[in-house]
Amino acid sequence: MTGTAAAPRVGVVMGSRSDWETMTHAAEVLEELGVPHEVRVVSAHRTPDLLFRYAEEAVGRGIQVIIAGAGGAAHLPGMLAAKTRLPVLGVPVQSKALNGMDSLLSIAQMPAGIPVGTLAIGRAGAVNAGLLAASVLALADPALAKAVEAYRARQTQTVLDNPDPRQ
Ligand code: RP5
Repeated sequence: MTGTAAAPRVGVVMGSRSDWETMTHAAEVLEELGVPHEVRVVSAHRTPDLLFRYAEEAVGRGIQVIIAGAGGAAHLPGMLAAKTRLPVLGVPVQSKALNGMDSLLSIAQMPAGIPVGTLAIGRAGAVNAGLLAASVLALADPALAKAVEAYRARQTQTVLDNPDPRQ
């Protein structure tokens, strides 16, 4: 677990250590908003048994949302979703060979009945996955709702305070 000593409410998982450069942005958002979370490498192809165990145990461990990032043949988010009722947010990692189009299509094209909430390729997707996870938890957590609203207000103010792109 990272960030805080509290039991993790969000699981940030990824198919490889090489995905961390992207997925760190999801963890950073959760950190900033004070959402207890854990970070794990769980590979659909290299550690399939660990994937099943992670998905099967997540509810019992108090995880409420899973953010899963993977690249290429990105089966991790979909397979996690197949094995848990928790909401799964998928982040397509930008692959070298196909720039993440492979990741995006692998994650987005789920069959009806097993949803994965698919985000944008790369950093934007990871940031937004963190924000979406926080927004879901904020539905039943007034303090977190305030933190999400404050984040949005800061973001708006930053844009308004810097209107001239040459400065
Ligand atoms: C996927 O294969 C991972 O999610 C990663 O994006 C990609 C490449 O993994 P490495 O070969 O860098 O470990 O499973």
